[in-house]
Amino acid sequence: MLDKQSTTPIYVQIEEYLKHRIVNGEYSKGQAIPSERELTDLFGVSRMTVRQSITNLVNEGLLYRERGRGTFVSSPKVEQTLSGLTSFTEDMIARGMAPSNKLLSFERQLPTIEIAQGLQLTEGDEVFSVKRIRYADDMPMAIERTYIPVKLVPELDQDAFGGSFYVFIEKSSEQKISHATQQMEAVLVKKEDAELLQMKVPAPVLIIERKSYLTNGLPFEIVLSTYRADRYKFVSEIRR
Ligand code: 16G
Repeated sequence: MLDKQSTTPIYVQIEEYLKHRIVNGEYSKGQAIPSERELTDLFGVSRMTVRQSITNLVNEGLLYRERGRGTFVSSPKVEQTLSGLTSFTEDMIARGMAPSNKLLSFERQLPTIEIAQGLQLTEGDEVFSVKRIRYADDMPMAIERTYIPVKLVPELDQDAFGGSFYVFIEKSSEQKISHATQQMEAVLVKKEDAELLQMKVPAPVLIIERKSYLTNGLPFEIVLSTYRADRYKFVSEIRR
């Protein structure tokens, strides 16, 4: 099964073997893969080599370990395209998953200078500050911290965040959502976020900052999202 003459290292060949079985569904989501000992016997290699292959697949997000139980196949990552301006609700429905939210806080407050400038506010203008966890099929995917100018939608209340905020804003502002700017960076998850996202630390997350505008040119939200890097994959089409 392994080609010991090959220039491809043995641990990489074992990774390919396991990956192939995950991709073709032989090892399905949530199922345990053979133990380290079984794989060691199967391939006639050292336990360290097998462990290296498994660790690489865990780091890639294809497998996860549970102490004392074994190693299991992860759910495939949710893919989000970076070409269209869509909402979390739309993204999940498009993937056949059920979106849901948990509202952690909803406050009216004076913004920081960065948020005030970003939302083109003048001194004394307040924002609604909203924190929620977003789920797909009851799995936590992201934490969102959203800032919205109070003067734009003074009637906004918590109920707007039970479902899709984008549906609410288009209805109540009588404007359409037009475009957004977005930046993304990878960081290690903070302890408090790890708890909310049910992640074990240390683990990577993707921080996305989005500023979105209505067709009248006014920014209506700044959103700082923390996505689980093991559940999310961003895909873009690029043209030359
Ligand atoms: C997405 C947006 C977020 C927006 C939310 C609205 C990213 C990085 N962020 O999560 O800016 O507020 O959708 O979703 O994609 P909703 O309409 O389902 O509430």
